[in-house]
Amino acid sequence: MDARLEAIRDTVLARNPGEAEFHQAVVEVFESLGPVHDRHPEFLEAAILERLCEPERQIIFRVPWADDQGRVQINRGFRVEFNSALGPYKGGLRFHPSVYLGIVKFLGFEQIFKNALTGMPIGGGKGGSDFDPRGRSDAEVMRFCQSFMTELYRHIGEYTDVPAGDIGVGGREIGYLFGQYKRITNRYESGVLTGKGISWGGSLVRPEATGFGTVIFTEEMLKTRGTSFDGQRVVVSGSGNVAINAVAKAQSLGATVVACSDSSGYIVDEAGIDVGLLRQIKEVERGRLKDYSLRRSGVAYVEAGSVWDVDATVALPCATQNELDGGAAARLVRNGLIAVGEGANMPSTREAVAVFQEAGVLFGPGKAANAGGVATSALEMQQNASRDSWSFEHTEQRLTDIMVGIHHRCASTADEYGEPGNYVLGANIGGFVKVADAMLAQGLI
Ligand code: NDP
Ligand code: 2IT
Repeated sequence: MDARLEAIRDTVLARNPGEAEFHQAVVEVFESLGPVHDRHPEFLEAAILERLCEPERQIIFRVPWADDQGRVQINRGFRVEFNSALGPYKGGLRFHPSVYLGIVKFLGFEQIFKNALTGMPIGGGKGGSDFDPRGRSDAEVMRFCQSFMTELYRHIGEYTDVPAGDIGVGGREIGYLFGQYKRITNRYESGVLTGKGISWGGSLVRPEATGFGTVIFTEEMLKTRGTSFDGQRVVVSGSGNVAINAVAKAQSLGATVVACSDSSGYIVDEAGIDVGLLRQIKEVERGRLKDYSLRRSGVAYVEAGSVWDVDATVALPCATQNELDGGAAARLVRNGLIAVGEGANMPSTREAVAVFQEAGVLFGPGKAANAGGVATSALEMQQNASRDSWSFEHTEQRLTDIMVGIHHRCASTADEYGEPGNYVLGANIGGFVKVADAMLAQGLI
């Protein structure tokens, strides 16, 4: 790392003790930014990096609710409003027992650069709770969401901060959150949340957008090597919103997706995953992946080990951070891997990224490859602002154009800085310069 940036990194790490994921995200970005500061010494003089690493505002709050037995439960809620240089804070809410400030800050930090890469007017933020929705009834999830919004409402707004979904937060939760916001404020403010239902202000394609976008970005990377998804053997991790739609899109482009996972195990379906059955089990029944293997012949369900034990030519990690380590990366590379598109945020460890890059595998980092979700959220905001709703075809074309544009921006930035094919460098520099320029223009705030 550039020596000037090392000193800033050390300060950031010391100021934020015990936040391993935030440290990892910061260090990964800093490693790309040395050459930018050679060209732009004004960024150092204006302390852009020090400012970028300090969230503009961090909110931590109590979320009390009553379970179905009438027992009082307490969770912790977070919203980190990281950077508003390019627009209102924008980013999802994650409900998962592992959530703590370090996770929310890593996600919020990544979101700044991701949102900049989309070219849309959105700043970076993230939030969530250590609430575990698994095994909770609809009524419990509703009461939790209502209590969460009873504090969050005072911090968000169409022009301030616009949350959406992430792990554990989908259409159902956004519905309960929106209902409570409306009730408290007496305002039908569509643009305050994205990922809404189609009949009440949502956008077509938003549910599919992250998974579709990841595949579109990966297809663009494959094209640079004269190939495509057609005929590839693909493994996807996770079986949630991003994973299911990545499976669907990859198969529509002629790939065979042979495996996917949840936190209990993974399935191997050599015939290619039946997306209809997967949606039925995961989206309609909220069931476990094991059920898939019980309802379709020729499918193996594996509880031990990792989905990355399954060979693939293209890997799409779509579950969670640090799910793919150096050992798994080396095994995949030995067995013929040519490309990785990160649907999840930071799913590959630093060791895994190094293995992929040294082996010459096409590697699309999450902040570029999964930006289709937030980009389509910005399209939802656009539709809300003009009280319009677009067709599926039009919205999907906008998403495609945005993903092709992000790929182009990353690739051309990597070329410009003398590292062709390095999408990590391209994404970090491409996103950073845009935000840094805006921060300089807006003065010391
Ligand atoms: P969902 O809650 O819909 O699905 C998450 C999936 O990942 C589930 O299959 C879940 O399994 C699995 N998973 C979650 N945590 C773990 C864990 N600790 N270990 C193993 N498996 C785990 O979330 P999304 O599909 O929305 O999100 C997936 C990833 O994509 C996240 O990294 C998210 O930040 C990222 N992302 C999401 C976007 C969106 O629009 N939703 C946009 C951009 C990125 P189980 O059900 O067993 O817990
Ligand atoms: O990580 C992400 O980009 C998301 N969870 C989506 C954020 C959004 O505001 O749509």
